[in-house]
Parts: sequence; C-alpha cells; structure tokens
Amino acid sequence: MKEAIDLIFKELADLKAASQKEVEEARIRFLGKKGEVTALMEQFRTVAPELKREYGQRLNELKKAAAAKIEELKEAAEEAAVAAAPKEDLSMPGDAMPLGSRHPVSIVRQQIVDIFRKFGYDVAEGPEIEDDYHVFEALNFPPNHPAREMQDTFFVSTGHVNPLLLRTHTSSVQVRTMESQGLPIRVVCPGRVFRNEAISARAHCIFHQVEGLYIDKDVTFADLKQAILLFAREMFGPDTEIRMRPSYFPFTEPSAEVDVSCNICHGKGCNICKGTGWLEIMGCGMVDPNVLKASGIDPEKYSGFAFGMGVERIAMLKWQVNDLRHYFENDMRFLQEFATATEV
Ligand code: 2NL
Repeated sequence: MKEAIDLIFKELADLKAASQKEVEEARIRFLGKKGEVTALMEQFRTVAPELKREYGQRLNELKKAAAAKIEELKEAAEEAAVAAAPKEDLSMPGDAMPLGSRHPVSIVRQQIVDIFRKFGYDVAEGPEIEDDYHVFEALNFPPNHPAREMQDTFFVSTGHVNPLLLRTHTSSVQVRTMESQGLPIRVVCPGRVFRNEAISARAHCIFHQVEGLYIDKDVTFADLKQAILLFAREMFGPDTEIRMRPSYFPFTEPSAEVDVSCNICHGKGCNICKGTGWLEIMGCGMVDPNVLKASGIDPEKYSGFAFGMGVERIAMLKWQVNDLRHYFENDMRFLQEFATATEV
C-alpha cells in the first residue's frame, strides 16, 4: 500500500492538463467513484491495525494533495479558456444613445413665455406650496368661496387663519410681485398648479398655467384686448382673430373669456371647434380694485389687466391632442411625436 500511495503522489506531481475537459478526466481518474485514490481508501479497511495510524495519515494527505492539484489545474484551465476567447473589439462604434426631446407641455410653456418676453414682460416664479392669503384672500375670494373647500383644493395644513395649500393658480406669484416689486409691473408667471379634481380626458389634478399681469397708470381694457390679440397671432398664426365673451372671476372686473378663430377649419366648422369656428384659450380681465388695494397699490392712481391660460389646453389645440391624460403618462410613442417639434 505504501508503494501505491507513493506512486500516486508521483503521478500527481507529474500531472498536466491543458483543457477544462482534461482536468475533469483527471478528477475522475483520481477522485471519482472508481478513481485511484478512492480505491486506496477502500483498501485501507483491510490494513493491519498496527499500520492503520501511519497509512491513514498518509492517505489523508494524498486525498488533500489530489484535490488541491485538481483545483489548481482547473483554475489554470479556466484562465487559459478566457485568454483564448475572442477579444472584444474596442474600435467598434458604441451603441447609439437615443436623444431625448422636450415634453410638449414644456415646448408650449416656453413659447408662451417667449412671446410675452418679446413684448417686454418679465418672468417670475414662486412656491407651489402657498398660504391661503396669497392664493385666495389677496385675490378677493369671499370667505365661503367653493375653491376654499377641501373638495376643490389640496390642503397641506388646516385649522389656522392662514392654512398652507397647493396653489390652485399662479396668481399667487403675481400677488408676491405686487407686494415686493415697484410699479409699473409687466410679468408672466408660468408654473404647476393643483386642483382636487377627478382625472378625465379634460381635467387633471396637476396642470400648468401661464398667468400675466400688467399694471401701470391709465391701463385700459383696450390695452388688454390688443395684448391678447398680438399674443394669439404670434401663437396661432397671423390670420388669427379673437373674440371676448363676458365672464366672471373674483379677481377681475370686468372679466372675459377669450376665443381664437379655429386654425383647423377657419370658421367652416370642424370637430375640434365643435362646429363653432372658435376655440377657448384663456380667461382675462381688469384687475379688481380690491386686489390692487390688498397689495398696497392705489386703484385711484393705477389700473391693470391680467390673464391666465392652461398650457395643456393650448398644446391640445396646437397639436389636436384629444385627451389630456396623454401629457402625464410618459408613453414614449406619444412623446416621440414631438421629437421633431422645432419650436423649442
Ligand atoms: C383662466 C383664467 C385668469 C387672472 C387669471 C389674475 C391675477 C392677479 C390679479 C387678477 Cl394677481 N387676475 N389672474 C385673471 C383673469 C383670468 O385666469 O381661465 N385661467 C386658466
């Protein structure tokens, strides 16, 4: 037995295996069920008791040595296999990264703002979490106006005189402008607004607005009408006509709703304008004297106009999108349709 053990030690020392297949064959040859080392372990049972200690030790060493040698060969074979595999071609061109594009709401918001900047307006932004004073009180909302109820407005904190809430319009930014900036004021305020509404094709609880405010001496409704007409022609084309219908807002008096002539059918009647030839684009009016007073402006000396429009609505009219929800779903098939919209 001693000779047999020594012989296998020698065989192990001389053992060479290049491929992973050869290593596996060597493992079976020595350590497999019918392998040489395994056979010696079987034979060990018949060894005379006085030799058991010596041979047992030697056999264990052999078994360990065999396992170590096989492991060593296995690692070498794996490394060789990796080295032999075809190398990556580092000169290959990289994967093309698809270029993103502006969101349609962002494109139209920027267009609206750019038109008014051209007219000399400043741009102002303000907090989305506001207080009751800047969203309602300073804008002449009566104490029990429905917009002040939980059903219509998202409240952040309640139970105080001046609770915190998510702004329902960006007029709050204009109020802050009136409080902090000297006169005259020419400003547009783009931003996100929040209303507690059930989501549908025509309504969403989050949407985007651009509001505008113009305050100076001797500002009249004629100035308002001209500003809106120039804006509409920049936005919808030079042939665009506008009409104004009387309306009501707590913060303007008189107030009006503005329609533009339908740029799809040019008055002939189509399903976008529902056969009327007109599309509603915004609300506007002369700033209510109470609103000027609340922000410390003397309505005897100054007057002004204001307007507000929904960006999603303008974008829907521009691109004939029939469901507001498309703007919020981030479906690539929808968004990619605007990848080539050049008006960025
Ligand atoms: C609409 C109507 C409007 C205003 C917004 C305003 C702001 C101040 C004072 C007076 Cl600080 N008015 N904003 C005025 C009229 C209409 O928005 O339909 N928006 C989507």
